[in-house]
Amino acid sequence: MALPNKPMGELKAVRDPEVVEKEVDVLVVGGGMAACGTAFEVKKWLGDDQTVLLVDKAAMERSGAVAQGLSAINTYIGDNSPDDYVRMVRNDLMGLVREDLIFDLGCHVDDSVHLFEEWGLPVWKKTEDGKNLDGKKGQKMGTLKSGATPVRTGKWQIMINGESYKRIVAEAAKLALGDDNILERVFIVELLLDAKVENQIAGAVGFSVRENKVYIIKCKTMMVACGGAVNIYQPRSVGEGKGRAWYPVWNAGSTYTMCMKVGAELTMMENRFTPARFKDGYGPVGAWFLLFKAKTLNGLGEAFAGSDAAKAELEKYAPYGTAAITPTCLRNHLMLFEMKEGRGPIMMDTVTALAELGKTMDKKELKHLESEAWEDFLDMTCGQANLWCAQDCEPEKKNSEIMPTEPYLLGSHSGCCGLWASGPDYDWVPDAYKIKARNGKIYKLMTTVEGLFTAGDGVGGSGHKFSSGSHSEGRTTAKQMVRFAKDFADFTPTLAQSNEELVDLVYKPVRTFLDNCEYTTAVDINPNYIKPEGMMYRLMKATHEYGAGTATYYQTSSKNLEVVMDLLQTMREDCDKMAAGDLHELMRAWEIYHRIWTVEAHLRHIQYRKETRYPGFYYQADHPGQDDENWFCFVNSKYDPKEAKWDIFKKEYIKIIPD
Ligand code: SFD
Ligand code: AMP
Repeated sequence: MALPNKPMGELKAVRDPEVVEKEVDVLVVGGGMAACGTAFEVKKWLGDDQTVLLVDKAAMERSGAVAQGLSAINTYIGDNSPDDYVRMVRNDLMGLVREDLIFDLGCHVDDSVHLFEEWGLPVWKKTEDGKNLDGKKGQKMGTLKSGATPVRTGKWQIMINGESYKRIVAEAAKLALGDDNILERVFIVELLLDAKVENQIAGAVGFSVRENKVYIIKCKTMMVACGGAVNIYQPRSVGEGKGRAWYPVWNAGSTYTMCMKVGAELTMMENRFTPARFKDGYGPVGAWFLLFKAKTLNGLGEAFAGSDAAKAELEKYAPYGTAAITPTCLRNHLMLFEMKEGRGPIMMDTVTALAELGKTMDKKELKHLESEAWEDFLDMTCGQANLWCAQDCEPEKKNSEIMPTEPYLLGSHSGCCGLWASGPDYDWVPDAYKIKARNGKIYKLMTTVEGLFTAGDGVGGSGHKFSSGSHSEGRTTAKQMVRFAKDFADFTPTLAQSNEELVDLVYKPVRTFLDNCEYTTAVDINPNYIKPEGMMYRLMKATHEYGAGTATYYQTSSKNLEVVMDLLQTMREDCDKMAAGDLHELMRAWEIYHRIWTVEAHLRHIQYRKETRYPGFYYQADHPGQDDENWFCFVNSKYDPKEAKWDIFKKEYIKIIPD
């Protein structure tokens, strides 16, 4: 159940919180698109004697990446084939992806989209004479499931009126799961391994951000889907605007950190997503490129993407660069190329695009087109619409600047970092892609820790799932977790730590604060502690300058990586001295802790891969260009929780779908 909003300011943290213990068969950590998929599905498979609990740090109606809504569903297979879907993802991610997971997702994802529509999400439809019908009008054409034609922006994307997308999906999830099986406003801090069975997940510990309570939850199996990592790099926005980022600010790398800390293998953490966005408001570009057919211009007014120089640049990255659709990182690379040559800024030519489309429209249709341009932002990035208002920008009269943002880590959008997860148990799936549990069985989407599953942004090597694919993966894990819990019905989770030890861990920043806060008059400045805000600035400065942030046009080098690793190591040690005076600050403390671990994994992978696989996302100056001979493979890493040591290694890439 969601607790009401705070009546007056933040709740002060106390030294000794109440302890709430729970034990369930299936635990779902996160309440975003993937977790909503799990919540919707899980009870259908759960036995009468089995139990489930979902824990979200926020309120499911508006938590995670879809909080503000979306204006498109970017993965809908429709008349396309899952094979082609694999080819598209593979090309966009420069060749190295888990084709088994992507193909499998391609076979299931549409069912989630059909459900969204059934639950009330308005999907745009095409009329027989090729016109677009949005909102309620679209419903006249019937549903997608009954064969109606969606309005495709690109080959894979369909348009929706999606301001309330998350509310719709969460409502169905909550209804299916039942309020009693949901804990909102509870931040999970760490996962817990079983004390008796080696490498088996046994529970999680977290705290309420609304009450002084620590939750200790035991389980047989668990899914962690806490999204990607945002605010690990200095954002371009400053001052008040700093709270604004492209991906959801609340996703702090909890998925990667919590899972890696219990020894789950990570894959492709060197990959990042640096989206090109409307400058300062982070407005999306997909609808402008694909639906409105807009072009980008350099500072000289040239459509640089089609120039000979651009073609020559793309040829260096063949076959990806020369494919019909230029990969996302290379589209950035071309923009950066222009900017570095002094031909910035890069402008989205909204004026010409709308004028061209308007040629075949009457006045009313033209007005509607203009309102669609606004709605694209209002549906998912309303801050961009505000910015247009503030800047007196009418897109039909004035072009807008676009710019690559700060880097984000995620596995469901146009990036592919995450956890190494088991492929499905089909004969065409290579053994190397299957993870066997101790009973010899394969559980799709299980990580290398037994009973620990992930989905959405958590699954590595399989980007371009987006909102629909994340939901679909969540549904898959629901079935697999129930199967796991049934197969291991006689397993009883046992925790190695006492309740007291767990409370000491979670509330350490509170106690550090209470022990020392009276030493100084300014509560944020103290020789005995650092506040999470200060730690955030330290982290952002370090990654920004040395870790291929925007400060250096996304470039780093071996020496810079050494420096940043050293800084991160000190930060990790200093986290011991973090202090939190209220529950919100306690959450901030744990978020920054999760961010530091996640970004360290990211930079360790970049350090290990001696090539630049994703130009436009990052550049390793000592190893420019791609080196297929040595690096056409995954990079995986594993943190050993017992030894407190990292291992990083190559993992074979296996091509399944021919070109
Ligand atoms: O325009 C803890 N996405 C788009 N997908 C589309 O299909 N179409 C689009 O139009 C998309 N675009 C887009 C998208 C995202 C954003 C932010 C923008 C624009 C501005 C991508 C999808 O949204 C994304 O793929 C999915 O949402 C990923 O799902 P999932 O479940 O992996 O992550 P989540 O939804 O963010 O949920 C995370 C949940 O975890 C909770 N959480 N709970 C407990 N303890 C902790 N420690 C926790 N840490 C986090 C969160 O509260 C949340 O519930 S466009 O760019 O292309
Ligand atoms: P974005 O708004 O950038 O998140 O993109 C939304 C969708 O459109 C994603 O599926 C992108 O891969 C795709 N997309 C965005 N820009 C382009 C482009 N210039 N060419 C092809 N696909 C694009």
